[in-house]
Amino acid sequence: MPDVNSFRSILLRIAPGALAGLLAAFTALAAAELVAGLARPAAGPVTVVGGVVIDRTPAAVKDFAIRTFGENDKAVLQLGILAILALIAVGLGVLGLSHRRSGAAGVLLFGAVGAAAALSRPDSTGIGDALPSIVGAVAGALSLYVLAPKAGRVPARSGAGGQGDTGAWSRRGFLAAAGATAVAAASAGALGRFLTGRHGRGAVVSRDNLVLPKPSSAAPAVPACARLKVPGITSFTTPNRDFYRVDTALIVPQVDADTWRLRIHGKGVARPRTYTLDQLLARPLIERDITLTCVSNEVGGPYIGNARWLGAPLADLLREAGVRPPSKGGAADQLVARSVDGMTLGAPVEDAMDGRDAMLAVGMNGEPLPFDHGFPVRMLVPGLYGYVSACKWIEEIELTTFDAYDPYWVKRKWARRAPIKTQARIDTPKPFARPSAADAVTVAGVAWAQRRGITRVEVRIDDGPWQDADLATQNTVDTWRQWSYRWQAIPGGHTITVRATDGTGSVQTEERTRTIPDGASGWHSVFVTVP
Ligand SMILES: Nc1nc2c(c(=O)[nH]1)N[C@H]1C(S)=C(S)[C@@H](COP(=O)(O)O)O[C@H]1N2
Ligand SMILES: [Mo]
Repeated sequence: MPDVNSFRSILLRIAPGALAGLLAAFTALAAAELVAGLARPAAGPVTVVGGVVIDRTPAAVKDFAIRTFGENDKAVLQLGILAILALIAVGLGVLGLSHRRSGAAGVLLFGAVGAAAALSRPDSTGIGDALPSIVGAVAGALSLYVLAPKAGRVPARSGAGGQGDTGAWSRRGFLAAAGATAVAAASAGALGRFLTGRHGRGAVVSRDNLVLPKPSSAAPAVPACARLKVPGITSFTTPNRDFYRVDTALIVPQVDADTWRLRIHGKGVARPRTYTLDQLLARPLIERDITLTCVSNEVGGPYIGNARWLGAPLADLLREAGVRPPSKGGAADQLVARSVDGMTLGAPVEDAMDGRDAMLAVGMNGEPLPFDHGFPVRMLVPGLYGYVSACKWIEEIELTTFDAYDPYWVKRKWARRAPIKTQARIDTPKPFARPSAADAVTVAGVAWAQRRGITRVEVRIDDGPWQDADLATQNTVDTWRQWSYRWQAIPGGHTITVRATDGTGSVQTEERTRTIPDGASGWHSVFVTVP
Protein backbone atom coordinates (compact mmCIF):
# COMPACT_ATOMS: atom_id res chain seq x y z
CA MET A 1 0.00 0.00 0.00
CA PRO A 2 1.48 3.36 -0.95
CA ASP A 3 2.11 5.19 2.27
CA VAL A 4 3.73 8.48 3.03
CA ASN A 5 7.12 6.83 3.39
CA SER A 6 7.17 5.10 0.03
CA PHE A 7 5.93 8.30 -1.59
CA ARG A 8 8.85 10.04 0.02
CA SER A 9 11.30 7.45 -1.16
CA ILE A 10 10.00 7.76 -4.73
CA LEU A 11 10.41 11.51 -4.50
CA LEU A 12 13.91 11.10 -3.15
CA ARG A 13 14.73 8.75 -5.98
CA ILE A 14 13.46 10.98 -8.77
CA ALA A 15 14.48 14.34 -7.33
CA PRO A 16 18.09 14.05 -8.56
CA GLY A 17 16.76 13.11 -12.00
CA ALA A 18 14.47 16.12 -12.02
CA LEU A 19 17.37 18.30 -10.97
CA ALA A 20 19.57 16.82 -13.69
CA GLY A 21 16.80 17.49 -16.24
CA LEU A 22 16.34 21.08 -15.15
CA LEU A 23 20.09 21.62 -15.24
CA ALA A 24 20.27 20.13 -18.72
CA ALA A 25 17.55 22.52 -19.89
CA PHE A 26 19.31 25.42 -18.23
CA THR A 27 22.59 24.41 -19.85
CA ALA A 28 20.88 24.12 -23.22
CA LEU A 29 19.27 27.56 -22.96
CA ALA A 30 22.46 29.17 -21.69
CA ALA A 31 24.57 27.66 -24.47
CA ALA A 32 21.95 28.73 -27.01
CA GLU A 33 21.95 32.22 -25.54
CA LEU A 34 25.72 32.36 -25.88
CA VAL A 35 25.67 31.30 -29.53
CA ALA A 36 22.75 33.64 -30.26
CA GLY A 37 24.67 36.43 -28.57
CA LEU A 38 27.66 35.72 -30.78
CA ALA A 39 25.62 35.31 -33.96
CA ARG A 40 22.09 36.75 -33.92
CA PRO A 41 20.05 37.38 -30.75
CA ALA A 42 16.78 37.08 -32.65
CA ALA A 43 17.65 33.44 -33.40
CA GLY A 44 17.60 32.38 -29.72
CA PRO A 45 15.31 29.38 -29.11
CA VAL A 46 12.85 31.03 -26.71
CA THR A 47 12.55 34.01 -29.03
CA VAL A 48 11.92 31.96 -32.15
CA VAL A 49 9.53 29.54 -30.48
CA GLY A 50 7.72 32.53 -28.99
CA GLY A 51 7.56 34.07 -32.44
CA VAL A 52 6.04 30.93 -33.89
CA VAL A 53 3.49 30.80 -31.06
CA ILE A 54 2.57 34.46 -31.65
CA ASP A 55 2.17 33.89 -35.38
CA ARG A 56 0.08 30.74 -34.93
CA THR A 57 -2.09 31.93 -32.07
CA PRO A 58 -5.72 32.30 -33.17
CA ALA A 59 -6.84 35.91 -33.21
CA ALA A 60 -9.37 35.34 -30.42
CA VAL A 61 -6.70 33.98 -28.08
CA LYS A 62 -4.33 36.79 -29.02
CA ASP A 63 -7.09 39.27 -28.35
CA PHE A 64 -7.69 37.63 -24.99
CA ALA A 65 -3.96 37.78 -24.17
CA ILE A 66 -3.74 41.47 -25.04
CA ARG A 67 -6.90 42.17 -23.07
CA THR A 68 -5.79 40.19 -20.04
CA PHE A 69 -2.07 40.85 -19.88
CA GLY A 70 -1.92 44.11 -21.81
CA GLU A 71 1.61 45.07 -22.69
CA ASN A 72 2.92 42.26 -20.45
CA ASP A 73 1.53 39.71 -22.90
CA LYS A 74 4.99 38.91 -24.25
CA ALA A 75 6.53 38.41 -20.82
CA VAL A 76 3.67 36.05 -19.96
CA LEU A 77 4.25 34.15 -23.21
CA GLN A 78 7.96 33.72 -22.54
CA LEU A 79 7.36 32.63 -18.95
CA GLY A 80 4.80 30.14 -20.27
CA ILE A 81 7.32 28.69 -22.71
CA LEU A 82 9.93 28.40 -19.97
CA ALA A 83 7.43 26.73 -17.62
CA ILE A 84 6.48 24.12 -20.24
CA LEU A 85 10.16 23.59 -21.01
CA ALA A 86 10.86 23.06 -17.30
CA LEU A 87 8.12 20.42 -17.04
CA ILE A 88 9.46 18.55 -20.06
CA ALA A 89 13.00 18.83 -18.69
CA VAL A 90 11.93 17.25 -15.40
CA GLY A 91 10.32 14.42 -17.35
CA LEU A 92 13.41 13.85 -19.48
CA GLY A 93 15.66 13.99 -16.42
CA VAL A 94 13.64 11.31 -14.62
CA LEU A 95 13.63 9.25 -17.83
CA GLY A 96 17.39 9.70 -17.98
CA LEU A 97 17.77 8.00 -14.58
CA SER A 98 17.02 4.65 -16.19
CA HIS A 99 17.50 5.43 -19.90
CA ARG A 100 20.27 7.95 -20.27
CA ARG A 101 20.32 7.67 -24.08
CA SER A 102 16.60 8.29 -24.41
CA GLY A 103 16.74 11.23 -22.04
CA ALA A 104 19.58 12.82 -23.99
CA ALA A 105 17.85 12.06 -27.30
CA GLY A 106 14.76 13.82 -25.98
CA VAL A 107 16.80 16.95 -25.36
CA LEU A 108 18.19 16.75 -28.90
CA LEU A 109 14.65 16.45 -30.23
CA PHE A 110 13.76 19.73 -28.57
CA GLY A 111 16.80 21.29 -30.15
CA ALA A 112 15.44 20.19 -33.52
CA VAL A 113 12.11 21.87 -32.72
CA GLY A 114 13.96 25.09 -31.84
CA ALA A 115 16.07 24.88 -35.00
CA ALA A 116 13.00 24.36 -37.17
CA ALA A 117 11.28 27.30 -35.51
CA ALA A 118 14.32 29.49 -36.14
CA LEU A 119 14.45 28.61 -39.83
CA SER A 120 10.71 29.23 -40.24
CA ARG A 121 10.86 32.82 -39.00
CA PRO A 122 10.15 35.45 -41.68
CA ASP A 123 13.29 37.34 -40.67
CA SER A 124 15.47 34.23 -40.68
CA THR A 125 18.84 35.01 -42.25
CA GLY A 126 19.62 31.43 -43.19
CA ILE A 127 20.83 28.10 -41.88
CA GLY A 128 22.98 29.82 -39.25
CA ASP A 129 19.82 30.69 -37.35
CA ALA A 130 19.49 27.02 -36.41
CA LEU A 131 22.87 27.10 -34.67
CA PRO A 132 21.82 28.42 -31.24
CA SER A 133 19.19 25.69 -30.88
CA ILE A 134 21.51 22.95 -32.14
CA VAL A 135 24.49 23.90 -29.98
CA GLY A 136 22.19 24.40 -27.01
CA ALA A 137 20.59 21.00 -27.50
CA VAL A 138 23.95 19.24 -27.77
CA ALA A 139 25.19 20.94 -24.60
CA GLY A 140 21.94 20.07 -22.80
CA ALA A 141 21.96 16.47 -24.00
CA LEU A 142 25.59 16.04 -22.91
CA SER A 143 24.94 17.39 -19.48
CA LEU A 144 21.92 15.12 -19.04
CA TYR A 145 23.91 12.17 -20.34
CA VAL A 146 26.63 12.78 -17.77
CA LEU A 147 24.52 13.86 -14.83
CA ALA A 148 21.45 11.61 -14.99
CA PRO A 149 23.05 8.23 -14.39
CA LYS A 150 25.17 9.64 -11.60
CA ALA A 151 22.04 11.11 -10.15
CA GLY A 152 20.36 7.72 -10.40
CA ARG A 153 23.11 6.07 -8.45
CA VAL A 154 22.96 8.49 -5.59
CA PRO A 155 22.27 6.19 -2.67
CA ALA A 156 18.83 7.08 -1.42
CA ARG A 157 18.37 7.43 2.29
CA SER A 158 15.94 4.50 2.39
CA GLY A 159 18.49 2.30 0.71
CA ALA A 160 16.15 1.64 -2.18
CA GLY A 161 18.62 2.92 -4.74
CA GLY A 162 21.39 0.59 -3.64
CA GLN A 163 21.46 -1.73 -6.62
CA GLY A 164 23.47 0.42 -9.02
CA ASP A 165 26.02 1.64 -6.57
CA THR A 166 29.07 0.46 -8.47
CA GLY A 167 31.14 3.49 -9.38
CA ALA A 168 28.48 5.69 -7.91
CA TRP A 169 29.12 9.27 -7.08
CA SER A 170 28.49 10.17 -3.56
CA ARG A 171 25.57 12.51 -3.04
CA ARG A 172 28.13 15.20 -2.45
CA GLY A 173 29.83 14.28 -5.73
CA PHE A 174 26.60 14.55 -7.66
CA LEU A 175 25.74 17.87 -6.10
CA ALA A 176 29.22 19.16 -6.88
CA ALA A 177 28.89 18.11 -10.53
CA ALA A 178 25.44 19.65 -10.67
CA GLY A 179 26.71 22.85 -9.10
CA ALA A 180 29.62 23.06 -11.53
CA THR A 181 27.22 22.58 -14.45
CA ALA A 182 24.96 25.29 -13.09
CA VAL A 183 27.84 27.73 -12.65
CA ALA A 184 29.23 27.02 -16.13
CA ALA A 185 25.79 27.38 -17.69
CA ALA A 186 25.05 30.58 -15.80
CA SER A 187 28.36 32.07 -16.95
CA ALA A 188 27.70 31.12 -20.55
CA GLY A 189 24.20 32.57 -20.31
CA ALA A 190 25.42 35.80 -18.76
CA LEU A 191 28.10 36.16 -21.43
CA GLY A 192 25.44 35.55 -24.08
CA ARG A 193 23.24 38.25 -22.57
CA PHE A 194 26.18 40.64 -22.51
CA LEU A 195 26.98 39.94 -26.17
CA THR A 196 23.31 40.37 -27.06
CA GLY A 197 23.39 43.79 -25.43
CA ARG A 198 26.44 44.72 -27.47
CA HIS A 199 24.67 43.86 -30.71
CA GLY A 200 22.47 46.88 -30.27
CA ARG A 201 25.37 49.21 -29.52
CA GLY A 202 25.75 50.46 -33.08
CA ALA A 203 22.04 51.18 -33.25
CA VAL A 204 22.06 53.00 -29.92
CA VAL A 205 25.03 55.12 -30.98
CA SER A 206 23.41 55.89 -34.33
CA ARG A 207 20.27 57.02 -32.52
CA ASP A 208 22.22 59.12 -30.03
CA ASN A 209 24.05 60.80 -32.90
CA LEU A 210 20.97 61.50 -34.96
CA VAL A 211 20.09 65.18 -35.16
CA LEU A 212 16.61 65.71 -36.50
CA PRO A 213 16.37 68.40 -39.18
CA LYS A 214 13.87 71.22 -38.85
CA PRO A 215 10.62 70.57 -40.68
CA SER A 216 10.00 72.57 -43.82
CA SER A 217 6.34 72.46 -42.84
CA ALA A 218 5.92 72.78 -39.08
CA ALA A 219 2.89 71.43 -37.24
CA PRO A 220 0.17 74.03 -36.76
CA ALA A 221 0.43 75.28 -33.18
CA VAL A 222 -1.92 73.39 -30.89
CA PRO A 223 -4.56 75.93 -29.81
CA ALA A 224 -4.37 76.60 -26.08
CA CYS A 225 -8.02 75.64 -25.79
CA ALA A 226 -7.30 72.20 -27.24
CA ARG A 227 -6.01 71.17 -23.81
CA LEU A 228 -8.59 71.09 -21.03
CA LYS A 229 -7.48 71.53 -17.45
CA VAL A 230 -9.45 68.66 -15.98
CA PRO A 231 -7.79 66.34 -13.47
CA GLY A 232 -7.72 62.79 -14.79
CA ILE A 233 -8.20 63.61 -18.47
CA THR A 234 -5.79 62.08 -21.00
CA SER A 235 -3.16 64.64 -21.93
CA PHE A 236 -3.52 65.98 -25.47
CA THR A 237 0.02 64.95 -26.39
CA THR A 238 1.09 61.52 -25.22
CA PRO A 239 4.68 61.49 -23.91
CA ASN A 240 6.81 58.85 -25.67
CA ARG A 241 7.31 56.84 -22.49
CA ASP A 242 3.52 56.57 -22.03
CA PHE A 243 2.73 55.81 -25.67
CA TYR A 244 1.09 52.41 -26.06
CA ARG A 245 3.08 49.72 -27.77
CA VAL A 246 1.60 46.93 -29.86
CA ASP A 247 3.71 44.61 -32.00
CA THR A 248 4.75 40.99 -32.38
CA ALA A 249 8.44 41.57 -31.64
CA LEU A 250 9.82 39.55 -28.72
CA ILE A 251 13.13 41.32 -29.17
CA VAL A 252 12.71 44.96 -30.17
CA PRO A 253 14.65 45.35 -33.43
CA GLN A 254 17.70 47.56 -32.96
CA VAL A 255 18.40 48.91 -36.38
CA ASP A 256 21.60 50.84 -37.07
CA ALA A 257 20.57 54.08 -38.78
CA ASP A 258 23.87 54.19 -40.67
CA THR A 259 23.24 50.94 -42.51
CA TRP A 260 19.45 51.27 -42.75
CA ARG A 261 17.99 51.31 -46.27
CA LEU A 262 14.46 51.69 -47.60
CA ARG A 263 13.60 50.06 -50.88
CA ILE A 264 10.58 51.07 -52.94
CA HIS A 265 9.61 48.70 -55.73
CA GLY A 266 6.80 46.65 -57.21
CA LYS A 267 3.84 46.91 -59.53
CA GLY A 268 3.66 50.18 -61.41
CA VAL A 269 6.91 51.46 -59.93
CA ALA A 270 8.60 53.02 -62.95
CA ARG A 271 11.72 53.99 -61.00
CA PRO A 272 12.49 51.58 -58.16
CA ARG A 273 14.66 53.31 -55.58
CA THR A 274 16.60 52.72 -52.40
CA TYR A 275 17.04 55.47 -49.82
CA THR A 276 19.49 55.93 -46.98
CA LEU A 277 18.43 57.74 -43.84
CA ASP A 278 20.51 60.77 -44.80
CA GLN A 279 18.72 60.96 -48.14
CA LEU A 280 15.39 60.77 -46.37
CA LEU A 281 16.40 63.46 -43.88
CA ALA A 282 17.61 65.74 -46.68
CA ARG A 283 14.10 65.88 -48.12
CA PRO A 284 11.51 68.49 -47.12
CA LEU A 285 10.01 67.12 -43.91
CA ILE A 286 6.58 67.71 -42.44
CA GLU A 287 5.71 67.82 -38.77
CA ARG A 288 2.16 66.82 -37.77
CA ASP A 289 0.11 65.90 -34.73
CA ILE A 290 -1.47 62.55 -35.48
CA THR A 291 -3.46 60.24 -33.21
CA LEU A 292 -2.53 56.59 -33.73
CA THR A 293 -5.00 53.88 -32.75
CA CYS A 294 -4.81 50.09 -32.56
CA VAL A 295 -7.56 47.93 -34.00
CA SER A 296 -7.26 45.77 -30.88
CA ASN A 297 -8.43 48.65 -28.73
CA GLU A 298 -11.63 47.73 -26.90
CA VAL A 299 -14.31 50.38 -26.44
CA GLY A 300 -12.83 52.55 -23.68
CA GLY A 301 -9.42 50.88 -24.08
CA PRO A 302 -5.89 52.30 -23.77
CA TYR A 303 -4.33 51.51 -27.18
CA ILE A 304 -4.41 55.01 -28.57
CA GLY A 305 -1.93 57.87 -28.38
CA ASN A 306 -1.32 61.25 -29.91
CA ALA A 307 2.17 62.44 -30.83
CA ARG A 308 3.91 65.11 -32.87
CA TRP A 309 5.54 63.24 -35.73
CA LEU A 310 8.26 64.42 -38.09
CA GLY A 311 8.68 62.67 -41.40
CA ALA A 312 9.04 62.63 -45.15
CA PRO A 313 5.74 62.81 -47.04
CA LEU A 314 5.04 59.35 -48.40
CA ALA A 315 3.13 60.55 -51.47
CA ASP A 316 6.19 62.51 -52.72
CA LEU A 317 8.38 59.43 -52.48
CA LEU A 318 5.79 57.35 -54.30
CA ARG A 319 5.40 59.95 -57.06
CA GLU A 320 9.16 60.10 -57.42
CA ALA A 321 9.12 56.34 -58.00
CA GLY A 322 6.52 56.85 -60.71
CA VAL A 323 3.60 55.45 -58.71
CA ARG A 324 0.11 56.67 -59.57
CA PRO A 325 -2.92 56.08 -57.34
CA PRO A 326 -5.63 53.76 -58.74
CA SER A 327 -7.92 56.78 -59.31
CA LYS A 328 -5.30 58.09 -61.76
CA GLY A 329 -4.88 54.75 -63.51
CA GLY A 330 -2.21 53.29 -61.24
CA ALA A 331 -1.75 49.52 -61.43
CA ALA A 332 -1.27 48.90 -57.72
CA ASP A 333 -3.99 49.46 -55.15
CA GLN A 334 -2.12 48.07 -52.13
CA LEU A 335 1.07 49.37 -50.58
CA VAL A 336 2.76 46.66 -48.54
CA ALA A 337 5.22 47.90 -45.94
CA ARG A 338 7.72 45.34 -44.68
CA SER A 339 9.81 45.65 -41.52
CA VAL A 340 13.21 44.26 -40.63
CA ASP A 341 11.52 41.57 -38.53
CA GLY A 342 9.43 40.37 -41.45
CA MET A 343 6.14 42.00 -40.41
CA THR A 344 3.96 43.09 -43.34
CA LEU A 345 1.23 45.74 -43.29
CA GLY A 346 -0.92 46.72 -46.27
CA ALA A 347 -2.47 50.15 -46.85
CA PRO A 348 -4.51 51.42 -49.79
CA VAL A 349 -2.27 53.31 -52.23
CA GLU A 350 -5.16 55.71 -52.74
CA ASP A 351 -5.11 56.69 -49.05
CA ALA A 352 -1.35 57.20 -49.08
CA MET A 353 -1.64 59.62 -52.02
CA ASP A 354 -4.95 61.43 -51.46
CA GLY A 355 -3.40 64.49 -49.84
CA ARG A 356 -3.46 63.39 -46.20
CA ASP A 357 -0.24 63.56 -44.21
CA ALA A 358 0.94 60.00 -44.79
CA MET A 359 4.62 59.94 -43.92
CA LEU A 360 7.74 57.99 -43.24
CA ALA A 361 8.31 59.26 -39.72
CA VAL A 362 11.74 59.73 -38.15
CA GLY A 363 10.79 61.91 -35.18
CA MET A 364 8.30 61.51 -32.34
CA ASN A 365 7.62 64.39 -29.97
CA GLY A 366 10.89 66.10 -30.80
CA GLU A 367 13.24 63.14 -30.58
CA PRO A 368 14.29 60.34 -32.93
CA LEU A 369 11.77 57.48 -32.82
CA PRO A 370 12.28 55.36 -29.71
CA PHE A 371 13.36 51.79 -30.57
CA ASP A 372 9.98 50.54 -29.29
CA HIS A 373 8.22 52.78 -31.77
CA GLY A 374 10.17 51.90 -34.88
CA PHE A 375 13.60 53.55 -34.97
CA PRO A 376 14.89 54.68 -37.37
CA VAL A 377 11.81 54.98 -39.61
CA ARG A 378 8.16 54.01 -39.43
CA MET A 379 5.19 54.62 -41.65
CA LEU A 380 2.08 56.56 -40.61
CA VAL A 381 -1.14 57.03 -42.53
CA PRO A 382 -3.62 59.22 -40.64
CA GLY A 383 -7.08 57.67 -40.41
CA LEU A 384 -6.03 54.03 -40.64
CA TYR A 385 -5.58 51.59 -37.78
CA GLY A 386 -1.94 50.82 -37.00
CA TYR A 387 -1.97 47.26 -38.30
CA VAL A 388 -2.64 48.39 -41.89
CA SER A 389 -0.42 51.44 -41.91
CA ALA A 390 1.99 52.18 -39.09
CA CYS A 391 4.86 49.81 -39.98
CA LYS A 392 7.71 50.17 -37.48
CA TRP A 393 11.35 49.41 -38.37
CA ILE A 394 10.30 49.65 -42.02
CA GLU A 395 12.78 48.61 -44.71
CA GLU A 396 10.70 47.97 -47.79
CA ILE A 397 7.65 49.30 -49.59
CA GLU A 398 6.21 47.06 -52.24
CA LEU A 399 3.42 48.18 -54.55
CA THR A 400 0.98 45.36 -55.29
CA THR A 401 -2.76 44.66 -55.30
CA PHE A 402 -5.19 43.58 -52.60
CA ASP A 403 -6.02 40.59 -54.80
CA ALA A 404 -2.44 39.47 -55.09
CA TYR A 405 -1.22 39.67 -51.53
CA ASP A 406 -2.49 39.36 -47.96
CA PRO A 407 -0.23 40.89 -45.31
CA TYR A 408 0.36 39.40 -41.84
CA TRP A 409 -2.85 40.35 -40.02
CA VAL A 410 -5.08 39.84 -43.04
CA LYS A 411 -3.83 36.24 -43.21
CA ARG A 412 -5.11 36.04 -39.64
CA LYS A 413 -8.67 37.10 -40.46
CA TRP A 414 -8.40 40.84 -39.82
CA ALA A 415 -9.92 43.14 -42.43
CA ARG A 416 -8.04 44.16 -45.58
CA ARG A 417 -9.18 47.74 -45.23
CA ALA A 418 -9.46 49.33 -41.82
CA PRO A 419 -10.29 53.02 -41.44
CA ILE A 420 -10.51 54.10 -37.79
CA LYS A 421 -14.03 54.08 -36.32
CA THR A 422 -15.51 57.07 -34.50
CA GLN A 423 -15.07 56.58 -30.77
CA ALA A 424 -15.36 58.47 -27.48
CA ARG A 425 -13.82 57.46 -24.19
CA ILE A 426 -14.58 58.54 -20.64
CA ASP A 427 -11.29 59.15 -18.81
CA THR A 428 -12.78 60.50 -15.61
CA PRO A 429 -14.48 59.45 -13.39
CA LYS A 430 -12.97 55.97 -13.49
CA PRO A 431 -15.24 52.92 -13.44
CA PHE A 432 -16.65 52.29 -9.94
CA ALA A 433 -15.35 55.61 -8.67
CA ARG A 434 -17.19 57.31 -5.80
CA PRO A 435 -17.20 60.97 -6.81
CA SER A 436 -18.53 63.40 -4.25
CA ALA A 437 -21.83 65.08 -5.03
CA ALA A 438 -20.89 68.14 -3.01
CA ASP A 439 -19.74 69.92 -6.20
CA ALA A 440 -20.73 69.08 -9.71
CA VAL A 441 -18.82 66.05 -11.02
CA THR A 442 -16.68 66.72 -14.08
CA VAL A 443 -17.01 63.94 -16.63
CA ALA A 444 -14.29 64.20 -19.28
CA GLY A 445 -12.37 62.29 -21.88
CA VAL A 446 -11.29 62.16 -25.50
CA ALA A 447 -13.06 61.42 -28.77
CA TRP A 448 -11.55 60.61 -32.13
CA ALA A 449 -12.47 60.07 -35.77
CA GLN A 450 -9.20 60.59 -37.63
CA ARG A 451 -9.63 62.26 -41.07
CA ARG A 452 -13.22 63.25 -40.24
CA GLY A 453 -12.76 65.10 -36.97
CA ILE A 454 -15.14 65.34 -34.03
CA THR A 455 -17.98 67.88 -34.12
CA ARG A 456 -20.07 66.85 -31.13
CA VAL A 457 -19.84 64.78 -27.96
CA GLU A 458 -22.89 63.90 -25.89
CA VAL A 459 -23.20 62.46 -22.41
CA ARG A 460 -26.12 60.57 -20.96
CA ILE A 461 -26.74 59.78 -17.30
CA ASP A 462 -28.57 56.49 -16.82
CA ASP A 463 -31.51 56.54 -19.25
CA GLY A 464 -31.79 60.31 -19.29
CA PRO A 465 -31.61 62.58 -22.34
CA TRP A 466 -28.36 63.11 -24.26
CA GLN A 467 -26.63 66.32 -23.14
CA ASP A 468 -24.00 68.18 -25.10
CA ALA A 469 -20.52 68.04 -23.62
CA ASP A 470 -18.17 71.03 -23.91
CA LEU A 471 -15.60 70.46 -26.61
CA ALA A 472 -12.00 71.54 -26.45
CA THR A 473 -10.87 73.34 -29.61
CA GLN A 474 -10.23 70.90 -32.42
CA ASN A 475 -6.55 70.73 -33.30
CA THR A 476 -6.82 68.93 -36.64
CA VAL A 477 -9.12 66.26 -38.01
CA ASP A 478 -6.28 63.76 -37.49
CA THR A 479 -6.08 64.24 -33.73
CA TRP A 480 -8.36 63.31 -30.91
CA ARG A 481 -10.44 65.98 -29.23
CA GLN A 482 -10.92 66.45 -25.52
CA TRP A 483 -14.37 67.03 -24.04
CA SER A 484 -15.87 67.61 -20.61
CA TYR A 485 -19.31 67.71 -19.03
CA ARG A 486 -20.38 69.22 -15.70
CA TRP A 487 -22.72 66.77 -14.04
CA GLN A 488 -24.94 67.83 -11.14
CA ALA A 489 -24.75 64.40 -9.57
CA ILE A 490 -27.30 63.09 -7.15
CA PRO A 491 -26.53 60.25 -4.72
CA GLY A 492 -26.89 56.70 -5.92
CA GLY A 493 -25.45 54.40 -8.55
CA HIS A 494 -25.30 55.86 -12.05
CA THR A 495 -24.20 54.79 -15.49
CA ILE A 496 -22.52 57.52 -17.54
CA THR A 497 -22.48 56.94 -21.29
CA VAL A 498 -20.77 58.95 -24.02
CA ARG A 499 -21.08 59.12 -27.79
CA ALA A 500 -19.45 61.27 -30.46
CA THR A 501 -20.47 62.68 -33.81
CA ASP A 502 -17.85 62.97 -36.54
CA GLY A 503 -17.27 65.63 -39.17
CA THR A 504 -19.50 63.88 -41.69
CA GLY A 505 -22.43 64.18 -39.27
CA SER A 506 -22.46 60.47 -38.44
CA VAL A 507 -23.30 59.66 -34.84
CA GLN A 508 -21.11 56.97 -33.32
CA THR A 509 -22.95 53.67 -33.57
CA GLU A 510 -24.36 52.00 -30.47
CA GLU A 511 -23.86 48.59 -32.03
CA ARG A 512 -21.27 46.66 -30.05
CA THR A 513 -18.79 44.74 -32.16
CA ARG A 514 -15.63 42.86 -31.27
CA THR A 515 -12.24 44.22 -32.21
CA ILE A 516 -11.79 41.59 -34.93
CA PRO A 517 -12.08 42.03 -37.92
CA ASP A 518 -12.03 45.82 -38.26
CA GLY A 519 -12.20 47.47 -34.84
CA ALA A 520 -14.56 47.64 -31.88
CA SER A 521 -17.68 49.79 -32.02
CA GLY A 522 -20.25 50.76 -29.41
CA TRP A 523 -20.63 53.38 -26.70
CA HIS A 524 -18.31 53.64 -23.72
CA SER A 525 -19.94 53.82 -20.33
CA VAL A 526 -18.79 53.76 -16.72
CA PHE A 527 -20.72 52.98 -13.58
CA VAL A 528 -20.10 55.20 -10.57
CA THR A 529 -21.57 55.48 -7.11
CA VAL A 530 -22.26 58.93 -5.69
CA PRO A 531 -22.27 58.60 -1.90
N1 LIG B 1 7.11 45.97 -37.58
C1 LIG B 1 5.91 46.10 -36.97
N2 LIG B 1 5.21 47.24 -37.11
C2 LIG B 1 4.02 47.39 -36.51
C3 LIG B 1 3.46 46.35 -35.75
C4 LIG B 1 4.20 45.14 -35.61
O1 LIG B 1 3.78 44.17 -34.96
N3 LIG B 1 5.44 45.06 -36.24
N4 LIG B 1 2.24 46.52 -35.14
C5 LIG B 1 1.34 47.53 -35.72
C6 LIG B 1 0.21 47.82 -34.87
S1 LIG B 1 -0.97 46.61 -34.74
C7 LIG B 1 0.03 49.04 -34.30
S2 LIG B 1 -1.41 49.44 -33.54
C8 LIG B 1 1.10 50.05 -34.30
C9 LIG B 1 1.44 50.44 -32.89
O2 LIG B 1 2.48 51.35 -32.88
P1 LIG B 1 3.17 51.75 -31.51
O3 LIG B 1 3.63 50.47 -30.87
O4 LIG B 1 4.27 52.68 -31.82
O5 LIG B 1 2.10 52.40 -30.67
O6 LIG B 1 2.28 49.58 -34.92
C10 LIG B 1 2.06 48.81 -36.07
N5 LIG B 1 3.34 48.56 -36.67
MO1 LIG C 1 -2.73 47.51 -33.76
